[in-house]
Amino acid sequence: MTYIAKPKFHHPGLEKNALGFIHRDYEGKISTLCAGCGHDSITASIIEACFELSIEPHRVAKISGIGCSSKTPDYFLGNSHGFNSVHGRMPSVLTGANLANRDLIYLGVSGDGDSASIGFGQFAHSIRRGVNMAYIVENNGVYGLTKGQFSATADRGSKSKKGVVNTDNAIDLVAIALQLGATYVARSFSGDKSQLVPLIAGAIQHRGAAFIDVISPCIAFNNHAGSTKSFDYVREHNDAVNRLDVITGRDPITVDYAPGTVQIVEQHDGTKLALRKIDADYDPHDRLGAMTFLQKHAAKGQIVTGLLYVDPDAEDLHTHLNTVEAPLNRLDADALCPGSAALEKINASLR
Ligand SMILES: Cc1ncc(C[n+]2csc(CCOP(=O)(O)OP(=O)(O)O)c2C)c(N)n1
Ligand code: SF4
Repeated sequence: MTYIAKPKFHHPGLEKNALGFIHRDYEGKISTLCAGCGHDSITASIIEACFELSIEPHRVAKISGIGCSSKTPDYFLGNSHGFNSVHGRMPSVLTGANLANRDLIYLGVSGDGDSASIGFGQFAHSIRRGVNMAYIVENNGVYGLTKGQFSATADRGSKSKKGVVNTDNAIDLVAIALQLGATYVARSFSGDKSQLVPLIAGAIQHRGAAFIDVISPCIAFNNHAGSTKSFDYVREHNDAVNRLDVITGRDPITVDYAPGTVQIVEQHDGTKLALRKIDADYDPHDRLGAMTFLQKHAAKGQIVTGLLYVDPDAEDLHTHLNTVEAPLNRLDADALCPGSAALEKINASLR
């Protein structure tokens, strides 16, 4: 473990984004996770996605639960708002913050223990309510922080480091998210930055409940033969449905895509998501198709990665609840207290 602070100075020629920020402006503290942990690669992809989107760090709220995965918000976006909540309770804290201030970008960071075990109910309700967020699960199939017990995403028949075989059925968070109405659903692998960065960027720009399950091997407790979340297993069983690039409204020309093989998905805010399809038949707008596709491949032991489903016209919780446009924390006393005449009218309508 290291607590060394990062040096403040940097080479003046480092690449800058549209806001004039360098990658360092999106980094956090030095990671204290095990060297080689998949979670650190996800951190790097989040930093890259925020850099590429030229996000203002103060507009982001990163919220997590408890676990090695939930520690990672300390390692990225050091100039953003952050709240490290209680084990499994990230979705509720995020929902509350989002309702109070709809102007921020909400990044929910969680583990498979945090979201599929103790926080399963919280995960489910935040998705079904359509909270506007990018919800990332760093999925290693174990409770890394508490030394490698099986989590609820561990596949039946997979082996722990000590050789114990898991006899419980696994929860597939992607399948559940699809069933619960998430409007942006993807799966990726921590070691596949070229796929993960645009998926994260797309989730951030999506309006509605965006969910990404990222297989992230725990090199300390779940990277051995017999594990189905190890680097070797995932590499051998990965089946990518599409390759992605995100085109921001500011810079549409620099995207590297081959004509004829790209499908443009227009997002709510006008930004565009371009899918470079490997499988010409795959349609990311078909929820039922995505569910079937997932199950078919799961039955063959294959991990499908890529953007599985997106609804570009999605609505979020604020639309469902018909909340005011202004963040609640900016409403003044007059707006919050309409006066006794209005109260009298409401009371009369209820008599
Ligand atoms: C209410 C509560 N129960 C149990 C714990 C103990 N605990 C801490 S982290 C954790 C599991 C973490 O697993 P996961 O969310 O998959 O994250 P990882 O460490 O694998 O990234 C558990 C059970 C806790 N902190 N709080
Ligand atoms: S115990 Fe596993 S999940 Fe936790 S930091 Fe180490 S490798 Fe990562």
